[in-house]
Order: sequence, then C-alpha cells, then structure tokens
Amino acid sequence: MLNKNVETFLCCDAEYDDARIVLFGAPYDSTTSYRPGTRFGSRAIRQESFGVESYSPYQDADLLDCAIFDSGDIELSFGAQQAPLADIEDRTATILADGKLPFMLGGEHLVTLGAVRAVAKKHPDLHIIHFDAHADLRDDYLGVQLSHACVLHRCWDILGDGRIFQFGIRSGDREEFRWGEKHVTTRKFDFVGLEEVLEEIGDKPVYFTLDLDVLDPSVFPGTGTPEAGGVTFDQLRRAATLVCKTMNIVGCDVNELSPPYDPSGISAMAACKIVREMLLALQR
Ligand SMILES: [Mn+2]
Repeated sequence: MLNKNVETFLCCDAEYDDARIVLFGAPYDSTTSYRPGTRFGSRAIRQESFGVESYSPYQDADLLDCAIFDSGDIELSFGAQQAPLADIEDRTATILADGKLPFMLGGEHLVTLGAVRAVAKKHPDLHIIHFDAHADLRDDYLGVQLSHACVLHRCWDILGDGRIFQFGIRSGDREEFRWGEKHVTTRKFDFVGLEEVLEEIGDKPVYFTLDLDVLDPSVFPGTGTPEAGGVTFDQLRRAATLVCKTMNIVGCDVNELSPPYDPSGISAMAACKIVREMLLALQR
C-alpha cells in the first residue's frame, strides 16, 4: 500500500490521538508594517525542515522518538483582522480542549493574539515570555490597534500588569518603552536576566512567543522588519531551550519568517532548527 502525500514538519506525523503537541500554521501577514511575506513562513518551515536532522546533538534527543501531530495551515482571510484572529483562536481552543499543547507557526506576529485569547481563557493566570527585536507595545499603529506592532499591548489588555516578560528588545518608539516600564518587564538587547525571570514565574502557565527577528539579520535576513544588533543563533537556541525545558508551557509560537527576503534559505533553515530544538525541549 502507498501512503498519501501529506506534508508535515519533519517527523511530526503521529496520529492526533497519540500526540501531546499539535502544530499548526497561521499564514497571515495583513498588518505587516514594512515588507510583507510572512504568509509564506509556515509553508517554508515545513518544506525546509527535511533539510535538518531529526536528531539534536545539543539535547541528545530525536524527533523520531516524539509523538507530534502537524494539523497544517489554517486558511485565513487576508485583509481582514477579526476573522483570522477568531479562526486562530478556534484552532488553539480545539487543541487545548483535547488536552494538547498548541504550537503555532506564523505568519506575522499579530497571529499570537488569537492563540493567547484561547490560552488565557483556559489559564487565567497566564504569563507570556516574549523574544523579539521589537517591543510591539504600541497602543495603535497609524490608528490601527490590531497590528503586529501592537500585539503585546493587546495581550496586556487580556492579562494586565506583571505578566509579560520581554527579551532581546532593541527597537520601539519612546512612548512604548515608557509605557512598558510601568506594565511589563523588558530586558533589552539579549537574554541577560532570563534565569531570574524564569525563577520568578515558577510553575505558572506560560505562553512562549518567539519572533525570529530577535536574531541578528546577518543570520536571519528573511524577515519583514530586520533590526541590526541582534542575538546569535546559539544565544537564542540556549534561551529558547531553557524556556521550553523548564517552564510550564501551555502554548507557543514561532513567527515572522518571511522567505521571499532570503533567497539563500538560511533563515528558513535557522527557523527549522529552532523549532526542532523547541519541540524536543517540550517533551515530557
Ligand atoms: Mn519583531
């Protein structure tokens, strides 16, 4: 017998009932402020994942030993904002209702809001760990509140003060940094202080959102809003692994890969490798 041609992320071909982690793609980039293209991100991550090994020498662990289900991309309406966010919330809620961990591949960063809406309903004491070059704390961007430049402010609307912890931030306007000082914890430029924050959060439920533009554009040029002065791949790998391994992760996402801006493909490969490391670190 032959098998159907179903494209999943590398080795993420378990049956739904057997899987604890469920991947899905949110190929959406309608509010991207500079260069669009992240709608192609999740597809590129799946395709290119077959170029990385399933085995991680860092963790001595193998995706072949994991039961992970890839539920594919959601079909999202470009140009709209509320409907795509509702669709993402629905998919996330379905996965949570089945007792599984949702792992979303973006897409631009606004997609995080849809997932956080669902996760926060199940876990009212939710905390967010956010890696990014950009603070994403504006209340509006050119008058629009549902924008990728405002996504963490929208998450704050749900969670309130003291629940959001940002790392790697090196870009934003003066107002959003001032606002952030009062309402969230922002560690600029790198991951210094991460261990203390993880200790402070303890075993509270955590949503982990990783904007890949936290990486330096020299290793990750394939993104819509590249920002010089970022972290190295290895700094990110260590930090993301630590978060996934030690925290009570109840949802996560990796976003802002925009394949059209990197014909070399190294950005997509970096994304695949970090997703592999996160999936392995999330095994319990
Ligand atoms: Mn960003």
